[in-house]
Amino acid sequence: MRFDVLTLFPEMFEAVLGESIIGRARSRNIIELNFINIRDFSEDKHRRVDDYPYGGGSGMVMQPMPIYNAYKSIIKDLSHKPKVIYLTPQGKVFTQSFAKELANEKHLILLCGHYEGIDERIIEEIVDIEISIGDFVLTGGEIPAMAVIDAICRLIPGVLGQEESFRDESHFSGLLEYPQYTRPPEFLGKKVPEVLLSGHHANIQKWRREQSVIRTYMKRPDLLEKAPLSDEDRKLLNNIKKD
Ligand code: 4FL
Repeated sequence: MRFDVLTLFPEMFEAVLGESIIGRARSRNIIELNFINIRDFSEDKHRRVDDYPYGGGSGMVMQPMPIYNAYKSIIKDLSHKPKVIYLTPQGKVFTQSFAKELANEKHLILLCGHYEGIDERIIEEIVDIEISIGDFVLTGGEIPAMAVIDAICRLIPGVLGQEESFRDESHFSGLLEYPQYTRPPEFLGKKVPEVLLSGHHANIQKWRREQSVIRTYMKRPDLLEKAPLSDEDRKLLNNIKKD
């Protein structure tokens, strides 16, 4: 899968997505990431990419032409038309199921805004999908773009190792993670739950499932509505609600 990112800060991306699991997937050619500096496509002798807003007001607005030129340079020799995503608080909120949908694409272009925003005409002309990573405002779309790329890439076959990808599968879908422990068996007087030391695989599975269900109920009850629950899970929840 290929991603092209249009940004005024390409160095931010290499620092984050050149490392660790995503860095390894890139060097193994499972994913291709390109970071394109919008400033390189300015037609101004001072390389300007922003200007004052028509109608007045504070802040600056990113001009449409440098973004359009950068976009054209990506698609000029392509036979397909990659979807263009604009990261904005006005977009559809990003979720795991949204990530799964986008993981089916072969090529995405991500556009990161700065200043007070970008000229509306570029959104009308080239943007297919507007995505928000949550109801808060950042200084730019770079961190949201990295979050979206990371969430999509870990779903692509071969990016995670056998173990990591297996752990994530179906069994606990839509629920929060169960608690994890490692050595030592006692830390600051707190013991690891007995069942995890028992070696009894079926009991461990049952305990973990219960912990996931209980945690989701306590911390994120909104997620329970969509999570696939068994009769056993529902019984457990009814017992909790009683006391
Ligand atoms: C984008 C915030 C996506 C949340 C400022 C510029 C943003 C954002 N999700 N804040 N873009």
